Amino acid sequence: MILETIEKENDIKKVAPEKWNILADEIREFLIEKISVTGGHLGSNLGAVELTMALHLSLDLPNDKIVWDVGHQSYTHKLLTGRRAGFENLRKYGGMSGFPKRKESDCDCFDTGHSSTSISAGLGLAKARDIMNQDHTIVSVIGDGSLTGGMAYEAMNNAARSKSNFIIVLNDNNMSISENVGGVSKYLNNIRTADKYLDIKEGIYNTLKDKKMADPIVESIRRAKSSVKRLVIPGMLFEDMGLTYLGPVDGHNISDMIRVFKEAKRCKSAVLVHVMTQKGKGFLPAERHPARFHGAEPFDIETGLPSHKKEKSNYTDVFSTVMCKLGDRNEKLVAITAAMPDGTGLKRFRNMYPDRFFDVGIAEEHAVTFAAGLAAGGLKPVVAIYSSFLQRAYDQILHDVCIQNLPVVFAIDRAGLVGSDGETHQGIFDLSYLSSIPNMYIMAPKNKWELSDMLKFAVGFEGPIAIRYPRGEAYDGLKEYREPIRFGRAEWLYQEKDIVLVAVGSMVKTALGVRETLKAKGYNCSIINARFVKPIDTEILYQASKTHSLIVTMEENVASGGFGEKVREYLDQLVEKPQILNITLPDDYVEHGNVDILRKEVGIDAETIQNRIEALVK
Ligand SMILES: Cc1ncc(C[n+]2csc(CCOP(=O)(O)OP(=O)(O)O)c2C)c(N)n1
Repeated sequence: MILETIEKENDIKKVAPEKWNILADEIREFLIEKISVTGGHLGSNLGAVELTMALHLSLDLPNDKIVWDVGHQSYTHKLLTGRRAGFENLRKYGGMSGFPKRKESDCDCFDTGHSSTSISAGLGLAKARDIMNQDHTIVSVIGDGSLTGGMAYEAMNNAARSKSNFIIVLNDNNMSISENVGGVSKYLNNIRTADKYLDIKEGIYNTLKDKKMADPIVESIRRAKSSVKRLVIPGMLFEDMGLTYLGPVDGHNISDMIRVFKEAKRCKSAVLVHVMTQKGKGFLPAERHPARFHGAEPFDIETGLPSHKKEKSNYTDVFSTVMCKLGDRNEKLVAITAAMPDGTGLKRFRNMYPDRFFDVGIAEEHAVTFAAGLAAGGLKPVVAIYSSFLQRAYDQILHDVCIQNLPVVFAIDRAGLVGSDGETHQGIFDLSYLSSIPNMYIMAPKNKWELSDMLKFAVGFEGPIAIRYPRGEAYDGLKEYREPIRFGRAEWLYQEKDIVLVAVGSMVKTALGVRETLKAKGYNCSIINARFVKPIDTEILYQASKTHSLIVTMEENVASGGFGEKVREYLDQLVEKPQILNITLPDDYVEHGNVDILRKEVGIDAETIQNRIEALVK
């Protein structure tokens, strides 16, 4: 195995060029085998094997720097920088992260997880290098999907002014998680299929027969600032922006890429190298189903099928079904996703109502302001975005939706701990960032039926409103508790005395477990399902304060700005105050790992909660 001879960065340079393809095969085999067990981002990594090898062969790490956009495609980079053993525990608690982490290796120069940040970060690193009189190479690797995010253009706009070398590698596989969308994607696709420049170049060589004579002509066409150039040279969009464009180059041909990277390193400007790759390359199921193998669950290598049975229906499925039903009843209902038609469950809505569905690319800010426009125009938009990705659209929510009090529904999936994707993806801030915004209201369902009821309520609501629900299996207990949703009203699930648990969304199920243990130990214990995080139901809290000496709030969100803080603020005003305990996530980022382990680790599991309660009431 050649792969086993690679113990650290730059060891790849000892591999003879004729063995490069064998090494690429070994890397693919290794990734398929490991990810089939742990799960992970398979397709993007299989597509970037040769590209990563070519970069490592062209650069000197860790002196030179590679910034990986999103970072989900960095597995080969991890393999080539001494982290082979880490794949045993990839994305597990305490194990290796699925994304670049500076604390994991000095070959990871910048942490990522959310898309379209790499060019800005790379440009910053390049400027720092220049100011500190250093001379290493900085490369930002960005996918065509991530190039649909606005930040990438803000960065290129600034990179165009660069008078020193800065390399952007566009890893173009013609796919985001699903099909890529929009004008730039179409433009890239034209380059992919046209090969105009190469044809013309061939033509000039063939006509003049003499390469020495032909070269200056080809070069002057390249340099020409004329419309002729536009006709013959691909990548003019980038050249017109002020970047030097090189390519397109075959992203599975290592020697070709090394040649182009050498040329790119000579430029005294920002240069974009356009590399064409195939997502999932070398594993047929991933080539055929790139969306399914983008972020794969453990699977059977022979068949490509998931090795675990699908969980019972999850919240995304419920959202998906109810959206389709509501779409039928309400012709004004429109749905928006930012590059996640599968992940958010909106694919079915797209299939049923293609004219009322919008995939805007990885453009959360645009998605929200676009929804505000749709609402101002008289429609009823539902924007479905994961909790952590919606963080980027804070100003759009505030400035474009909430100041004008526009009726936009925010369906916030993956709220709470998400598990193996780690810090960048945990949805643990949405209650805080949303509840600080006037006119915004927030709900969280206790079970799958309540999600359905809340979505119907939200679609009928005359202002901005959000529903946040977690990843994974939808809770199907408490079916009998199905009082209609009333604005700002919570519900009693058990009404006793002494201790009351006031739980938000996913924490209701945990509260049932806590109550059961407390009851077995002889305590009285009530449960309130909060339903609304904003506004809080002060009436029910007042009532509870009269009959309970301890109020315990429970939420899967950080403390600051969360539900517990609001409840405490209210109770503090009362003359007769009960004791209050806020169960929240700590003021910290939560790493990757199995959600049950993480819950214990951060202290929101039933056992920890009940111990804390007992310590207070004893
Ligand atoms: C802000 C943000 N929104 C959504 C995502 C989810 N996401 C992860 S990768 C990806 C697609 C990236 O496509 P591309 O850049 O082309 O990389 P590929 O996987 O095709 O190599 C998306 C939408 C994200 N990471 N960040």
